Amino acid sequence: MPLWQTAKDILGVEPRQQKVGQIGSLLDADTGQNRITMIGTQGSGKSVLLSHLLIAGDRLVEKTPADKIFRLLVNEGSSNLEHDKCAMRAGNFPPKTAKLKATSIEPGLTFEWANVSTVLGQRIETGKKVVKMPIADLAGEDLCQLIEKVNAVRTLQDAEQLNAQRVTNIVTQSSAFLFIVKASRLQGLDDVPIEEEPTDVNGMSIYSDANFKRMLDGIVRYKRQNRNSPPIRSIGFVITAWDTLEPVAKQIQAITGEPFDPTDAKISQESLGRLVTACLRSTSAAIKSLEIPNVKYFPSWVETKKDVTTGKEHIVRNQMFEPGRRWDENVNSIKYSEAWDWRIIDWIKETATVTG
Ligand SMILES: Nc1nc2c(ncn2[C@@H]2O[C@H](COP(=O)(O)OP(=O)(O)OP(=O)(O)O)[C@@H](O)[C@H]2O)c(=O)[nH]1
Ligand SMILES: [Mg+2]
Repeated sequence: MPLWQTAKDILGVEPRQQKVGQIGSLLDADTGQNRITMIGTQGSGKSVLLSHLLIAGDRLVEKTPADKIFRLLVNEGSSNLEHDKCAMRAGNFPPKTAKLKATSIEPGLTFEWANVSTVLGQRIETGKKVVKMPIADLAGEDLCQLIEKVNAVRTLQDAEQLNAQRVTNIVTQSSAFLFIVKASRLQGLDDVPIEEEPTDVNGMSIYSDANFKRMLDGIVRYKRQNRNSPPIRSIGFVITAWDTLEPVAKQIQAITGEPFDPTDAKISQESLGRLVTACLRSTSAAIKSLEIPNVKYFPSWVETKKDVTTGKEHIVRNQMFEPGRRWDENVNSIKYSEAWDWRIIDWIKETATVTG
C-alpha cells in the first residue's frame, strides 16, 4: 500500500470504516495533490505575510546547495505579488487586496523540493515533493464570502452551481490549512485593546475566534459530506503582526520565565499553542476535538517605524553595512521574521507526500 494512502488512513479526520469505500476514488482523483489553503479575514496580514514568505523563499533558493532543489513558482494571476515584494523591500506595506472580479485569474503558488544526484553522467532528481497553494492571496472579503458559501454547500453539484472552481480548489482539494490570525486581534490579553475584525461582510463577527470557528465548521461539514475531499492532515497558525504584541509578550516572559520575546526564535511550540488556545478558545477546542494530527504555530512580523514627518508606518530596512550579515545580504532587505518564514516553508514541505 502506498505510504501516503496509509497516512491518509491513519491521519484522516473521519473514522476509518467510513472511508474504506472512498480510497479508490481518492487515489484516482488526487494522487500527489498536496494542497494548502491560506485562510484569514480582512486585514489579518495575509498579503504582508505572503510577500515576506516569498522574500524568504527567494533567500532560501539563493542558499540551497547544488545537490538539492527548492523552487517556489509564483503564478501571480490577477494579484500583484511581485510588486508587493519589491514594495516591502523598499519599506512599504502592500495595499489592501482587491476583490476578485468575474474575469480575474486566480493566483497560486507551487513549492517544489528534490534531491539531485548524478548517475552515470545523468542528472537525476529524486524524492520530489510538490505542494500547491491554489489561491495565494485573495481579499479577505472573498475568503469570508467563500466560506459562507461553503457552509451552505451540500453536494458537489451545489458547489458547481455556486462557484465551482473556487469552492473546489479551496476546500475539496486542500488537506492542510494555514490560518492567519492577527496578534492585535487576539482576545483577552490584559491591557491590550483588541483590534476588531471588519464586519462589512455579512455574518462576520468582530471577534477572530468566532470567525475562525465558523470557517472551520464550514470546511469540516463540507469535507464530511463530500467523500472525495481529502481529510485535514495539518493546520498551521500564523500569528501576524507579532511585533504589536511585544509589551504583553515581554510581560509574560518576565512573569513566567519562559521565552516569549516576539523576536526570539526559541519560543516553544507549547508556549505558542498555549497563547492560541487561551485567545482562540472555540477554534482550539474544535481543532482538538477533530484530532487533527499536526498543528503548528508560527509567529510572523515585520519591524515597523513611524515616519515623523508623514506619520506613516514604514517597514524598517537593513542598512548596507549593518553588522551581523554580509553587506550584499543587507542591501534591498528588511527586518522581518525570516527564521520563522523558513519554518513555515519547512512545515509546507512536511505536509507533502512524495510525488516522484
Ligand atoms: N506592525 C505590523 N503591522 C502589520 C503586520 N502585518 C500586517 N500589518 C498591518 O496590517 C495591515 C493589513 O495587512 P494585509 O497583509 O494587507 O492584510 P490582508 O489580510 O491581506 O487584508 P485584505 O487584503 O484586506 O484581506 C497592513 O497594512 C499593516 O498595517 C506586521 O507584521 N507588523
Ligand atoms: Mg491582502
